[in-house]
Amino acid sequence: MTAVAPRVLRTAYQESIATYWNNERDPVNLRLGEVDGLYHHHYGLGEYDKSVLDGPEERIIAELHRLETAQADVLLDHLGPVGPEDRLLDGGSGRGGTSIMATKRFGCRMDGVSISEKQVEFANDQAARWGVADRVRFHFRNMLDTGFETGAFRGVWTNETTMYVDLFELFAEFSRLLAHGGRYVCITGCYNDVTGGRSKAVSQIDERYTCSVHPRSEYFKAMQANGLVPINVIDLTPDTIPYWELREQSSVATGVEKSFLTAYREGSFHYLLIAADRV
Ligand code: GPP
Ligand code: MG
Repeated sequence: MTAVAPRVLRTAYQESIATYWNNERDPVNLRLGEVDGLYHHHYGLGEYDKSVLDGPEERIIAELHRLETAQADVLLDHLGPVGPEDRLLDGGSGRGGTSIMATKRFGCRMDGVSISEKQVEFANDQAARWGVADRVRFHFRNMLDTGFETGAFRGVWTNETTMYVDLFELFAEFSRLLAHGGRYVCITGCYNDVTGGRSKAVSQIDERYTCSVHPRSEYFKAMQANGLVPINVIDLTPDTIPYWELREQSSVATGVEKSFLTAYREGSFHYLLIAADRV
């Protein structure tokens, strides 16, 4: 049983984000999802097969999708051992791709939360299509205040969603939800404290998604303040650049590709994985 969910959208900002994601129907996400029925809202990892550039457009779409699925696999690899009795939480679960992969891989119980009612509905439909609706549920809830029981989760992750929230508030909630020894995995884009403040390219990314990319240091301060101790920190930047190079050459490019490539290449921005244990 879960407690009665608190009000989901608490600020005008959150309402504007929910509206954005309720209306989002971008081919860069839908056409890739149609490849195999796993719909992602994150970017890709790994080298791409150069021969796709000589083939029909469908090959590029399938290759971008393969790299996004590979990214989700890397995230799941860092959760540590997860069994069928364990429960996991996806904070900002989008159209459900990573959660469905986790359920299929671990056989675990899975909850996803999103402030977009349309995404929640879409993700629950996908869970039914995949035949895993008995184990994975998507909820219209706010990851800052989920209403789930304290200590109920073996693992929690966020896959490119932390740039919408205050990290201290978020990690306080995750710390509450995780059992002792539970694992939090974060994949995110963050700006580089070493090069200084928010670069122009990072500001363009913020503008594109109405988000606010955090500095790298903020993640560690907010974890430290909330009993989350990093065990793995991986700079995925070199592994995500090929994805953006391929995406830039595709018919589903949205225009944000140049900002990501500039930010990564100039070193003002990193693509980071952080895995941390709840102590
Ligand atoms: C979601 O992916 C992207 C974000 C929430 C933007 C912030 C991420 C950073 C790493 C800064 P998406 O798949 O919906 O984006 P797109 O439509 O561009 O593919
Ligand atoms: Mg996408």
